Amino acid sequence: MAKHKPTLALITGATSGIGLAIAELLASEGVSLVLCGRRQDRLNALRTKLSDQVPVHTCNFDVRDAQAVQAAIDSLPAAFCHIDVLVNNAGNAHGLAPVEQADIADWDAMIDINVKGLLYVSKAVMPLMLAQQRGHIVNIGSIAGKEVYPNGSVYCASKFAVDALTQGMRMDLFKQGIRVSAVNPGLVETEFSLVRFKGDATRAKQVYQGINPLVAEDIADTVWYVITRPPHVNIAEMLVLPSDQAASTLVNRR
Ligand code: NDP
Ligand code: 8X3
Repeated sequence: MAKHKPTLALITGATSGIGLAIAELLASEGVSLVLCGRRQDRLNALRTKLSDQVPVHTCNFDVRDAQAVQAAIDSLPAAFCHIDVLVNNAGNAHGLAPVEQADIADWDAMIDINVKGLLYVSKAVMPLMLAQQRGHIVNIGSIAGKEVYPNGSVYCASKFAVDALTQGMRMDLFKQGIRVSAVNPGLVETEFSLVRFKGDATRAKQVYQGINPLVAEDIADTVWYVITRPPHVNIAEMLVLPSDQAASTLVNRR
């Protein structure tokens, strides 16, 4: 069966972790890239590195800012408008605390970035896909969107929302040639825990202590599988865990 070969992908959260690994893998496979994030120095370095392999355009916006998102998509150079893959990856957990003690600013960040940000980017990119009656949206969800764990209620709620949005977007878009998929990772060692624990590297390291966690490249590999299926195949969702993890809170530490 002939594989599908994507030509141009837009990746949010490309400056770190899973998004960065997806960018590097897609560049190595010859897929042109629109790379998004807020850290301009990292975007610049990435463009310099990957431009040897494929055309790269970078966009600096906060996914919480709907106007900035729309302006960035509206000002894409013509050569970067035919987006056939959107990876909605930007997101993080902020804090890990019982609901009665958690910080409202952390709640706002998670809902605004993980849920509303994903919607804003999709809203701006969908017209480009609809115009060509072709496209693939891959939402990076989480095991946290499948199982709630203590102290993670709002992060889990944001990822449950991503799960619901993936299903709803698929229902609304499938007749128009747009596939919608979710890739739901378990524990992946990235900057994720450093962000969650507000720069506390010791606490972040403890999350992965004694286990062999996933690395960002494992998820990039999964996304590549999802977006290269033949046009009649849509992988609705994939849950990808480290072998040392059986459920959100069931981890085999040695
Ligand atoms: P990282 O912290 O390494 O990367 C997060 C990325 O998101 C960065 O590139 C960051 O870029 C971007 N980002 C964060 N906030 C914003 C914002 N407001 N506007 C624009 N971009 C933003 O974490 P991961 O790579 O691990 O996380 C990527 C995705 O994977 C997230 O959706 C996360 O929930 C999900 N995930 C992660 C798991 C893990 O264990 N690591 C497991 C399951 C899912 P910048 O700061 O430059 O804007
Ligand atoms: C990230 C995985 O278990 O830390 O979504 O929430 S977990």
